[in-house]
Amino acid sequence: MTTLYDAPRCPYCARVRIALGEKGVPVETVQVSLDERPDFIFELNPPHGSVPVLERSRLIVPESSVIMEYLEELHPEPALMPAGPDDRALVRLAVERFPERLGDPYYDLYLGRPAGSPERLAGALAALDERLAADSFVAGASYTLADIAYVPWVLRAEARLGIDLSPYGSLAAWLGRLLERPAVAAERDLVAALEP
Ligand SMILES: N[C@@H](CCC(=O)N[C@@H](CS)C(=O)NCC(=O)O)C(=O)O
Repeated sequence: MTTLYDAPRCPYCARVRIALGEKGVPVETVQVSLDERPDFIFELNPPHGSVPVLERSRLIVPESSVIMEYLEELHPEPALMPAGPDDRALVRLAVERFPERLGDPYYDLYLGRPAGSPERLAGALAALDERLAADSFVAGASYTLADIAYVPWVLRAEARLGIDLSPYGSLAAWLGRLLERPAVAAERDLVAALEP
């Protein structure tokens, strides 16, 4: 059995939820409170105590990008990585660069850090829009783990930060394409139901 230590509001957990949904993998979910993190999550994932954590047999796998690739190797179909090494490298690069491209501008604004500003997040969304004007998906011509790595924050920017995506035409069109996928639509519905 596969167990996901999960928190609904966590976008890193959302990456794993979406990947599991795409693969149709049955999973048992253990909800972890982010406000009062239980001792067991620090025991499972020392020293951070962060989620997501995936447990399968006796293996404990933290870190959303590692979990996504692990799931891809366990369940290669439907493929969420391209076939060739060059294209695979581009997916990994897009995931690796996620913090600077979207994560940091998002969190700095969301958490009210000094570096955060609506303008900085707008710049990050504009750069993503430009990328998506050149290619249909974040790392090229096909839907991959890179799209799954970014979309939880785009959903939350819209729903939780009230960002209007209509000025970013290619980004909005990409989101529309992704929302046709049940696993991504389920995450949009989960975000809509979160406490403010
Ligand atoms: N690098 C981790 C980040 C996970 C993360 O930051 N999770 C948050 C919830 S969204 C968390 O558990 N934060 C608690 C902490 O690390 O203090 C990943 O990709 O899984």
